[in-house]
Amino acid sequence: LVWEMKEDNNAKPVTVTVGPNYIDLTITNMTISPGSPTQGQPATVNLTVKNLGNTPAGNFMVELNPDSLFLFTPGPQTISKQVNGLAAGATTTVSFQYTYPVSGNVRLLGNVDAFNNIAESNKFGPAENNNLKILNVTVQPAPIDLIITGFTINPASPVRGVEATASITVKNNGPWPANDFAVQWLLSNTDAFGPLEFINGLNPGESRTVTLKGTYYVTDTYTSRAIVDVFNTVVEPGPGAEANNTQDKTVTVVPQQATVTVTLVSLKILNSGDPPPPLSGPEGEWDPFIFAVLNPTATCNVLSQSIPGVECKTSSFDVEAGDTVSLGQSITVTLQEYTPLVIAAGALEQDLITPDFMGYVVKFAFPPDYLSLGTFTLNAEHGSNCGSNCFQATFTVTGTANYPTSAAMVSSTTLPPDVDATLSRFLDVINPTN
Ligand SMILES: [Ca+2]
Ligand SMILES: [Ca+2]
Ligand SMILES: [Ca+2]
Ligand SMILES: [Ca+2]
Repeated sequence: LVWEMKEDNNAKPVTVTVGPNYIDLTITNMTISPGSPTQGQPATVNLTVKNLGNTPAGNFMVELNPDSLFLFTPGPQTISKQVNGLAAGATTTVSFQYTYPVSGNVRLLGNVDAFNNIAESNKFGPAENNNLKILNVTVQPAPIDLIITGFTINPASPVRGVEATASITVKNNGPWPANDFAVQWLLSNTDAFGPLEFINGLNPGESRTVTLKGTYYVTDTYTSRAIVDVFNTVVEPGPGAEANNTQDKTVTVVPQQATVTVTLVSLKILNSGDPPPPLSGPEGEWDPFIFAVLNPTATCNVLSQSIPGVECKTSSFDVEAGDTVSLGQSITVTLQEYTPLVIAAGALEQDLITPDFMGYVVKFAFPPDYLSLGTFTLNAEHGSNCGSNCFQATFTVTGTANYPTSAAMVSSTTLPPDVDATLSRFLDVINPTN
């Protein structure tokens, strides 16, 4: 085309050559801010759009696909904005806000005139193939931080052989949901394994408490450990966030033990110890009557002797055959582990010259059987004159243990040597005819 301009007072013609009208839209630049965005935090994508043509463009659409490789399933929606015209040679910036839901490498794809509202060309022909722009970006994982906010063990001092419970409270201290992870309790921090439980994800700020059961089998002091995300299935990118996933606690495991009270309720006198009539003097004088329970932490001082490992009580009274003597004496002992309960009692009857030994009773029982002895009567034996016809003693045993009966260790039915020796010593001391 030749367009002629004429002016009346200028005779010289001016000739201007004008090319064809064309529009060519393109994306000259695409950036994302921050350059490596963080999962869960909004990022801004700026597309610089230019009209390379010589003619203004009408309205057209600019489109952004935040994940053109379809890393995410389901993929995010493509987002678009309208540009209300663009002059020849002009540029404009189109901004999109986008928040990536997961981390990883993504490819952004920008597209100008996405709906092809504009027929584009340049002096060489059609210009529809310069409308795309690619930007490869790495999305950083969200700063999830799983932490342990509570770690308690119940009982605080577990009993050997008895199941204990650990309560571990964990929290997602980050701004983005965490996927599945496991919480573990190591009874000792030297253990390779421990009871654990999986948590099916945790929302930002959310806490969850797991209750785990475990049994210590050896009395000792342990460093016990709670661990969150033990298999590291959750990426915790913040500074120190992977290093704050354990919490330790000192645990002292105590032995099984029972507190047992033995009450000597009464005696039934079968033989007073006096010589038979007519030589009989006044009624029998039982002095002392000795009631004992073996107790590793006590010492019995009786008959000018000191007997370690025995707790004892003495009494004295005058009796006739057939009497019932109410005593109501109690001894409470604490017995650990296999230590048996051993009860013994014996009497001396004071004559003018040498005392008569009125025999003794002995009863022993092992844990946990001694907790269910209840009330029972024993017949004294080995009296120096009355044999097994001296007296009967009635006892009641009550007790409580720090372990359930089912957790008690089964032990032998014979006394351990040290206990047997202590009992023998006691019986020797109270029997002067030995
Ligand atoms: Ca174009
Ligand atoms: Ca077009
Ligand atoms: Ca952490
Ligand atoms: Ca982790």
